[in-house]
Amino acid sequence: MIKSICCIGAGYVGGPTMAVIALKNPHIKVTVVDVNQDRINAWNAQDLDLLPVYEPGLAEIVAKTRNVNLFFSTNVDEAIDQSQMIFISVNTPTKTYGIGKGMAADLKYIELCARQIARVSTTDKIVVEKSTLPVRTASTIKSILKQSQNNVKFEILSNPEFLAEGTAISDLLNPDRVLIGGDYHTLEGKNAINQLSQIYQNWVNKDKIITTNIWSSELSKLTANAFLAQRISSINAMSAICEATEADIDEVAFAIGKDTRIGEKFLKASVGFGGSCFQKDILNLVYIAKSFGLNEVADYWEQVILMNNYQKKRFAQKVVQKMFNTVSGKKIVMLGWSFKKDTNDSRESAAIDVANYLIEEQAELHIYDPKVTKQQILTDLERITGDDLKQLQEKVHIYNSSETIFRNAHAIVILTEWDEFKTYSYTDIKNQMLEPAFIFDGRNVLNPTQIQQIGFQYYGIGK
Ligand code: UPG
Repeated sequence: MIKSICCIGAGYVGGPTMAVIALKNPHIKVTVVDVNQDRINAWNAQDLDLLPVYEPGLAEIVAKTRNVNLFFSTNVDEAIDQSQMIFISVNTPTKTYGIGKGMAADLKYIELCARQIARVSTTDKIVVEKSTLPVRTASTIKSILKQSQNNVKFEILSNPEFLAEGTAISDLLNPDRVLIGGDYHTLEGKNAINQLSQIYQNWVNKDKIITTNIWSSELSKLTANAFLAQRISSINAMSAICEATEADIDEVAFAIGKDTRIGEKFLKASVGFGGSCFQKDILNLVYIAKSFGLNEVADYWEQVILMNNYQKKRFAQKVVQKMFNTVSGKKIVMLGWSFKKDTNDSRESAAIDVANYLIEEQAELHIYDPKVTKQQILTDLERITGDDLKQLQEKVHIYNSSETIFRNAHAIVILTEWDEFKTYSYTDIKNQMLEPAFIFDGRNVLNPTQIQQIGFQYYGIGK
């Protein structure tokens, strides 16, 4: 029976997942390690508002388990050596250099982890891939671990995480399924699968735990994300047709979602999907397909990304076009920066591309997000525009609250579906704005009829 676990990587997946494992397995000591001292300090912060990841319900679990059976540390070597099971949960960004640049997953951190595990381990370990990885990464890890000097045996499992940000804790507590890939033809492999399965069985029903071979597990994760992203690109493609006709995308989505073969979820038309996973995983899938000479397959999946890029651009162009073909010098209020509500994560957020486009059109941006920090917004903008801080500060103003943001604005652009944006008094807001007052609702969160009655020029997605 497993009594000690270590997780390498204290990010959006590692932190919440280990917190829930610790909560549900009080008999297991769980240590989350990371080389980033600031991040570990934040996980150890007395004030739970300072945890590096914001997820509803997370702080409460950390409060219960931290320093009881959940620990955060930078002492990676010690944690590895003292654990029977090691989760690898480091990031695998898209490569920014060399072969596969812009497409392949960068496995640098995974390889470094594997080497470190091989170097410091003195007892047998089960190594679990938690990060999303290209198919057959497990064999790379395996061959590195084989080099271990200390006569230690390693068993490799793939256990992809399907949690979505903003709902991480409820996804972890009530998963649709838990997927464990392993070498089920061997006794050792079976045993490793069983050990991990036992940990989940403390709160997940046994028939929700699926066992596959290791490559099916790795590929299932990429496939799940590709299918999810494809649904959004499909509905967004239809939203463009709706805008050209009298059809309404929310009505179309409702009508098709009633077909049980299609289903209702993940059919919300938007300014475009973001987040750290979809684009990266599809690019990775495209790269894998190409590397096997499957060019048609690669082109098919690439189209999901191209459609998403088109949607972001189409939305920004609409803003300019409806505002009499120029936003130069106009005050535009951007509501929302995170890639979706209830998270402080802005990675690949559609807001970044829309802001970049509007800055190129010389708009004056006034940005507010309930959770993303000013520093993060500036970092995102520096990266995409290539401007330095001083240049940006002339074009962009970032607010801590929305109280004074609307004064003399020409337009409001909604980029994230935060609940609070629905409850604002748009009558008061309109009185503070210049005429004609525009709202571009990139998330269809407002009621178009009500907003138009107040006197706004309203433009949603697919309306
Ligand atoms: N989105 C839409 N319309 C929809 C649903 C989502 O525009 O109908 C957008 C959403 O606003 C966001 C993006 O799609 O920008 C991704 O949303 P979501 O999937 O909820 O968030 P993630 O946290 O990125 O989670 C995805 C998978 C999850 C996986 C994770 C990392 O849903 O299963 O674990 O990526 O791989």
